[in-house]
Amino acid sequence: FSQIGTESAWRIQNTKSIFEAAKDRNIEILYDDAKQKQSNQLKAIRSFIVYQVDVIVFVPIVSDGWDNVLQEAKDANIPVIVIDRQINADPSLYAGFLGEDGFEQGKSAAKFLINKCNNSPKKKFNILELAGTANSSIAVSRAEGFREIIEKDARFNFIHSEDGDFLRSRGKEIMDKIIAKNGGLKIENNSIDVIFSHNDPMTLGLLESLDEHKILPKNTIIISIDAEQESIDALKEGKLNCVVECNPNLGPTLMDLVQKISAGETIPRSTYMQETVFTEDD
Ligand code: GYE
Repeated sequence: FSQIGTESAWRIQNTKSIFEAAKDRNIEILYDDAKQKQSNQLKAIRSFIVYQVDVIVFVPIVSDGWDNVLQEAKDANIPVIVIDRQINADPSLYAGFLGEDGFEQGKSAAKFLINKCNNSPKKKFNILELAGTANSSIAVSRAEGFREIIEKDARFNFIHSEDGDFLRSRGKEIMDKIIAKNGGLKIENNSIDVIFSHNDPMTLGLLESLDEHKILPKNTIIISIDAEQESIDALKEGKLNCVVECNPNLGPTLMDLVQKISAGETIPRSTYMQETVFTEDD
């Protein structure tokens, strides 16, 4: 199992869920933490091939650049399951995908926003977007799902979008910079009416920055994705308006797939997790 790192509570729970499910079924895991580097993942997967493991599972940090190593696994007759994030590669090179639907998550965020704005006297809304890791399928699909709905509505305008790499430190840094440059929660005299953040750590970093600058974002709608505890607590305290759930508990379903593959069965091309949306109205 090649994991990308420990960048979020989501990621830590994801790893935990996989280890617990494996233990329940007496499945042994050879583990590598890639510390946010694709090159480390490639090395780890190659070492799993040398060890002749039964199944390789990995979370692709970015979408591209996997063809060669997947071909090597295929040549060694080791099936590969891609989890959490998707890849751009010939589907015959891996057995299947298990994860979450980022496109739906982006759409859910946008639907909440439209509903909320329908009850507002305001006619124009400027959006700040904190985006996840560039070239990761999950950041791309969340951005696309959100835009699919928002771009049909002339009330909305993106005033700034920045790559925060899914990190809390980056969320804080981006907000600190905006405040320093523009003297508040605005961009060149345009109010920031909506913040759409691709994950909770970036959102929490941003809230930390606002807090330090004693800015109360009362008139800004803030939407996040993941639903880690700290962010649900912030939602309860009225600091956020909506948190779209992203389910990290892939372990049990993953082990079902691993056991099927080991028994020589084929698995579905894609398996998606069940997810919900938590809002200020709940
Ligand atoms: O939203 C974020 C994490 O790929 C779904 O990566 C995952 C994302 C998750 O670090 O918090």
